[in-house]
Amino acid sequence: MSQIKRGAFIVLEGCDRCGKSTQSRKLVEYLESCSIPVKYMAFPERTSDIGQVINAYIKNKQELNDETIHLLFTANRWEHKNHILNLLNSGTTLVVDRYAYSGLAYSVAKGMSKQWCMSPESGLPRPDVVFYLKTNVATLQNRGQFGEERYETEDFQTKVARCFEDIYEMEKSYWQLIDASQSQDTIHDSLRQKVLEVLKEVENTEVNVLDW
Ligand code: T5A
Ligand code: NA
Repeated sequence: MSQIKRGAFIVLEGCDRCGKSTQSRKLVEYLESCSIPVKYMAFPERTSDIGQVINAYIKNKQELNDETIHLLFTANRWEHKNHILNLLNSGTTLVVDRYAYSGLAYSVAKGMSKQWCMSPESGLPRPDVVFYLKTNVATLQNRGQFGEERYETEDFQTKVARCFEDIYEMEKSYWQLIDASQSQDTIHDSLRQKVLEVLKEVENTEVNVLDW
């Protein structure tokens, strides 16, 4: 009996404006051009009921306390858990723009307890690889539209960057560091290569679980 090879669960992470969306789009186009089944997803997923509340909060149109918005971001991932697993197990590779790591980094950057923030993320599907697009905050500030959304200030992004460093140390085994100050094409070339390796590696494995 022939078995469907599962897709890879690929996540891009980093501070605001580090180039996640640009690189996700390029990666999806590339995989499509190789006839590899692939789907782009982004968190927050802003179309669900929960996603719409998150969107209003990010755009400074709604106030919520820190615990509430943290749990809504997490719930937004949980409400897509089965969809993610079904796609992966039916052979579709997912390129996902932010995930639980953003949930942790942005909340801890506000001064919340790391342990408290990690707990509700535990049990979600764990990515096969996280590409951490890292560069200094000054570089990010000079990119388009920086400063329009809630978290886009130099001071806050500096704290977020520190949290991502901490998460990188913790999750190193499946994180790959990418210098996000390079040109878009250079970053894309390096992601392409790494993704083809990951696709091969995960073929006959089960999807991992985030064990926070
Ligand atoms: N959040 C998110 C939480 O607090 N908790 C959570 O659990 C989650 C999931 C919205 C906010 O929500 C927070 C984090 C965020 O503050 P979002 O929807 O991902 O998250 O945010 P967006 O505003 O859509 O995206 P970003 O601001 O993060 O931007 P990207 O996707 O990283 O960057 P991108 O690709 O749009 O590029 C930005 C600009 O830079 C240029 C691009 O052309 C563009 O103008 N650029 C480059 N310039 C030079 N060199 C390069 N290599 C470049 N790459 C891109
Ligand atoms: Na984005």
